[in-house]
Amino acid sequence: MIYITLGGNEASSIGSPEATLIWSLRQMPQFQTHVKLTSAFYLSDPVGQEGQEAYVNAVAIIETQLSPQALLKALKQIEAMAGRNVENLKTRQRWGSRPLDLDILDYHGAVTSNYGKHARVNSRKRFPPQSERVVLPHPRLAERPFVIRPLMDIAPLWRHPATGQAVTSLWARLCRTRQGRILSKITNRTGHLNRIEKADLLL
Ligand code: PH2
Ligand code: MG
Ligand code: MG
Repeated sequence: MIYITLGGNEASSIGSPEATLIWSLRQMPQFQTHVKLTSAFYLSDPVGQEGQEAYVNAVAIIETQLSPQALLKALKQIEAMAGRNVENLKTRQRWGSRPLDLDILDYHGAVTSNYGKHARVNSRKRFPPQSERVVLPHPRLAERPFVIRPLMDIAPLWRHPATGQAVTSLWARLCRTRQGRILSKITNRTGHLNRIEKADLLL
């Protein structure tokens, strides 16, 4: 299975962060990528730069034959279509506000070689990033309540591909952390499992 994360905390050319996230899911088929399931949308405490707006975050399960690199490229294109300007990234700070951020969380359980090292390098790396190298699974996923909570909703048996930690154990620890904490659940349109087809009908 392939899991992606969705996030945003600024209005885009599409509209509110929530509208932008839903719109981004609808763009996937153009890139031979199909959304199977989406989590509820959560409002979360911003990690990174001070004073930014709360984020809307969600996780989705997708199906695609694209390689991780090709998938990341497609995700970046969707970000650009929503008005996230890469040029602008150079003048912006790392972990600052953005209208749309799409990341690969887990690609069929793949683990990049020297994963621990990548995770460390990544946490103090230069910004903007020098290359679009994909580190799998996402290096900071286990520290982020706004990733773990929606992931647990749609994949309660999921385990971290590199460490084997269960998503439920990760949540048991992260539900008490302040940084990146869940502030509220935004949508509860269809209960916990929010199929994209149903989300579309409700727009
Ligand atoms: N993304 C960031 C930086 N900080 N904070 C929250 N709550 N949610 C995010 O998606 C997020 C963030 C950079 O990718
Ligand atoms: Mg991100
Ligand atoms: Mg990103």
